[in-house]
Amino acid sequence: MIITVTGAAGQIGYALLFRIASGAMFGPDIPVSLRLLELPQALDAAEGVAMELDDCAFPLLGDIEITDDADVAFEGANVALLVGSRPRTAGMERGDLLAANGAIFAPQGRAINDNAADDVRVLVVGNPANTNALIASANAPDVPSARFSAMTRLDHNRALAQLSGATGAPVSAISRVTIWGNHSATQYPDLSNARIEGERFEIDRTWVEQDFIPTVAGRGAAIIAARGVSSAASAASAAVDHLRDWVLGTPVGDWTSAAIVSDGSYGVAAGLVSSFPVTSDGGDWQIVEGLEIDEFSRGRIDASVAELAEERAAVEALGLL
Ligand code: NAX
Repeated sequence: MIITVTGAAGQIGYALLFRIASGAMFGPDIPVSLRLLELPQALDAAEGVAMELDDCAFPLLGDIEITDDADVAFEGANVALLVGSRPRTAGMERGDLLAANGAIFAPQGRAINDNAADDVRVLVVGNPANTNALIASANAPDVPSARFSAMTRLDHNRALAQLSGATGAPVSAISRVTIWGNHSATQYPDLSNARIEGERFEIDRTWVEQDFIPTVAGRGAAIIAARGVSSAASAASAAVDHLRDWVLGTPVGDWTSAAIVSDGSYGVAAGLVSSFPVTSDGGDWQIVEGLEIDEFSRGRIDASVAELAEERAAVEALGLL
């Protein structure tokens, strides 16, 4: 399996690469070769990470290639984790942020289109993740759009952890939690269908609305406030979970959350990369259909999807789609 990681010398890269190389992503029987894409000024740092990967003597790890050339990095890739992006800096308007990331994700989409393996699966982690995935997919016309996804698994895992903390149920007993919409403060972490030990349970709506939702949606900012830097190990762990479930399949009776290209389900405009409840049987992600959406959920989903539509309009105006 050839796995390309962009932003490999960054903090998520540092937490992610060792998990991949140890077999945590695809299990103990699948050897992995790594392709690390970095900016020219970070190639030395990426080289240092590769030296440490060598020093782990992971039995599954094949060759490691380090490059600043996207065509080289995506050559033959079966899995591409697009982590490197342009973060928002002080005074940056959203339009500037989207333009700066368009300059990264449009060429990377083209490089995936031209070089990746036929079965490539792409996970965009770098923010704004949903719209970056939209840009990459739009620039890869020969790759089915179902192969592009953006990460809301960290939000999903945060929701599991918060519900576990509030109820005392272990995370392993919790199922059917959903993140809808954008990986941003507007996301909607939804417990309407959640189960504990397979059973519906009484849920305090005031806690959901005033505590659970703001805690999950604001967790990234809380981590920055506490650590001084953004979530890294938990983001890497979520990326491992996302790819493992996509390639090996989700557990029977449960689903996970991933941002994928909408087919119009649940009133989410077709073509937007929005988070949904999804399952996989090892092929493409499938949206879980037929869930009842109450008025509160409808409003929250619509608000986050409206933000995605605004982002799409902005990148369309920039000629990035
Ligand atoms: P870092 O700044 O530590 O690392 C980013 C790395 O990407 C740097 O080494 C940089 O040289 C590299 N890079 C930048 N542009 C590149 C390009 N065009 N090609 C290749 N490499 C490039 O950031 P880190 O903490 O690792 O976070 C990476 C991204 O993940 C950020 O956009 C961050 O906002 C996003 N996150 C997304 C999350 C999610 O749930 N979807 C959660 C965690 C994180 O906030």
